[in-house]
Amino acid sequence: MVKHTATSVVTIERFIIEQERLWPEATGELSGILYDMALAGKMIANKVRSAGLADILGSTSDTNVQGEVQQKLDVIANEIVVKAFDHGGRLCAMASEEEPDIIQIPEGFRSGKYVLLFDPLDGSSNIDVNVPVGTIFSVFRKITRGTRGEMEDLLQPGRRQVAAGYILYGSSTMMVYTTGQGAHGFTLDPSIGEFLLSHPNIRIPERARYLSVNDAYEQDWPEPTRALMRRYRGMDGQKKALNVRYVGSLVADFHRNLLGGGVFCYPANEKAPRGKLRLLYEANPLAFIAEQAGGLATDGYGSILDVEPTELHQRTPLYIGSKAEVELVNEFPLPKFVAPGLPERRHAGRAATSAPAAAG
Ligand code: AFP
Repeated sequence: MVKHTATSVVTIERFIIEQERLWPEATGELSGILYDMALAGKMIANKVRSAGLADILGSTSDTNVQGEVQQKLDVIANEIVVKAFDHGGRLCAMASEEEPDIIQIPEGFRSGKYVLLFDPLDGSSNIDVNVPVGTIFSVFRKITRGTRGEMEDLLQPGRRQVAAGYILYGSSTMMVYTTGQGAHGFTLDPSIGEFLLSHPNIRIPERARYLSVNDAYEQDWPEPTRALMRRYRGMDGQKKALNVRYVGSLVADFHRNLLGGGVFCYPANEKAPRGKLRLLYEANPLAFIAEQAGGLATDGYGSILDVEPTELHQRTPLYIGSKAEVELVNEFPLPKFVAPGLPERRHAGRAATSAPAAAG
């Protein structure tokens, strides 16, 4: 990695170019995807910042005073990302949390060698109350032979990601990404419209401070999940209690724990037997960043990055953050899914039947 001093001003563009030079065989296409994502992030940030003013809140079926159909911000964000990528020639397909099916590159445009999966505006139910939201993205190499992207290109285990990241629209706008060479954070300077390197080589603190979990679901958790949460809260006398912080916007919760140390948990529960979060759009990209920052992510059975996806909108339980806190999950025999009768999840790195060591 190229070293930067605390005083050097490094734009995201310069940083991406410097990283690309470390790979003589690089064609620049992945770099192009990262620039395009930074551009899409700036455009979405602009919309998010003016959300309260621009009369763009409300349901997609609402009509504004001009008689035009209003669009929700997550729909707008989805369009921004699709338009930033579908004509660029770098991708052969996309998948979005907002759309049910594979998004093909329009006929007549060059098809590239990567696929992009994204959640255009995660935490969007928080927008109406001015709480931070984020965009999450994940990039894989195309593995099929034809020109167009296929489902198989999108359904790859997270371990094969070539890049992943997020853009957090908070008190400032930040983009954090990895290409497997560490996780790096850039803060948008609105006065010049550039993302500047502000957090090179992020390392998640080993000593965790925070637990992020929605314990309104406690009554629906199985007993081992409750026991794990008691451990995190220091209630079983085995460990110092973590402080609880929960925004309800995954990117915001993850980002705080990445910088401050902590664990975010979204366990399976009786009402959400596979958990709520999406493997491909939320868990995989954040897991890649967590590992690159020295942390971990598991679904309770093995690394998130080893899960072999079977469908685009697959949900997964998620425990992610500081390594030691995530490793604690192994001490509790969490049921794979809360409801019986669901198909087995397959892990590339671990037999689906292997159970974690019982304890707790
Ligand atoms: P929304 O996009 O519907 O706001 O969901 C956000 C989210 O997917 C993720 O960002 C949060 O961590 C999680 O849901 C919060 O879910 P709960 O409200 O069930 O805690």
